[in-house]
Amino acid sequence: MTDREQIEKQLREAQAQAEADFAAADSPQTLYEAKTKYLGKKGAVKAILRGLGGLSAEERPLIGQIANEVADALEIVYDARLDVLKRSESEAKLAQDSIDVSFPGTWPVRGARHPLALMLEEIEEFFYSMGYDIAEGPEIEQEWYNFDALNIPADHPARDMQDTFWMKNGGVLRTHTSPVQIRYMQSHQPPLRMIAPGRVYRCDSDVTHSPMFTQVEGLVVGEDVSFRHLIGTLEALLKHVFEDSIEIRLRPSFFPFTEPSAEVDLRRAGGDWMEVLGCGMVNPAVFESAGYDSSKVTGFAFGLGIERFAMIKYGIRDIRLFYENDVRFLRQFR
Ligand code: 2U9
Repeated sequence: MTDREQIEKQLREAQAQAEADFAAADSPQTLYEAKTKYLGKKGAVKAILRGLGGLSAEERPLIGQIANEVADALEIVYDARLDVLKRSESEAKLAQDSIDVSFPGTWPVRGARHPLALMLEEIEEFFYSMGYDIAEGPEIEQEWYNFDALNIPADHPARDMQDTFWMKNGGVLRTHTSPVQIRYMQSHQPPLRMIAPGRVYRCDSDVTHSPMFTQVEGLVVGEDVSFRHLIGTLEALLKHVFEDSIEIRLRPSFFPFTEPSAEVDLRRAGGDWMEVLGCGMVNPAVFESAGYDSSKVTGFAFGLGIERFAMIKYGIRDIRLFYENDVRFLRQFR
């Protein structure tokens, strides 16, 4: 055997051995180690080529070409094997991390809107869509805004300690949102239409009364605002919040801030009459305290408690349920 045949035989044997090692590698890491063993700088192929010294100038390029063929062929086998190992590696990982899609899931806990928030939103949406402004004001008020400006006389029982929470400094927790309308008139000129939603406070507590509750009051002022406008507005409101099929009736009443005044009842088919709100034409004395000329404008006003509305709409018998945050109660308003 010539030297050339000898070297060629060594190269082919190294190739066969390398291919066997690549096939035996069981991870990309061991495969790479096998590749270095044959094709690296200190690898078997390089070692064989170093033994080229005894060859002639014609034979050397021939051996070089064979060595390159061997290296190229091994490169291809290496790539193919690496592909297989990587795929089985990721398949093994998937098999280990896989989720069981038939396993029952856990539902996220879904919250519910508070019934008072739902009712307030419904009422605000009605008036906002009719072009009313929505105004707010302080819950701690001055006696003048809560009583005097509203034509409530100094000796009126509503001012009593029994009915009103008085502050040591002479302030009051507002007993209605009417002071918001007084402030609104001081900063706006007629014509106007607005509602004042918010918390109010009265010394009163039983199944239908709470020391804190939520009112929506409305005020419309213009040059010829009439009692018929008031009735039409309230009828539309009540049909929007309750059912279209309800009947309503008005009973004469009395409030210091409205004249004439009325209370409004509603009845469902086959049901009883239930009082739902109070209303009237704004007393000229109230316009004068707010700085309006009572000979030039008329207006209507109304007041309602959203707890009362929600109790009637949802059939709730005890007002305290609104404030206890018992989830068994709240969950029903989803
Ligand atoms: C101004 C002028 C007049 C607001 C009105 C009522 C009638 C009324 C009660 C309903 C149930 C209070 O929540 S409740 O207890 N309200 O009956 N409120 S007229 O009249 C006003 C308000 C402001 C400047």
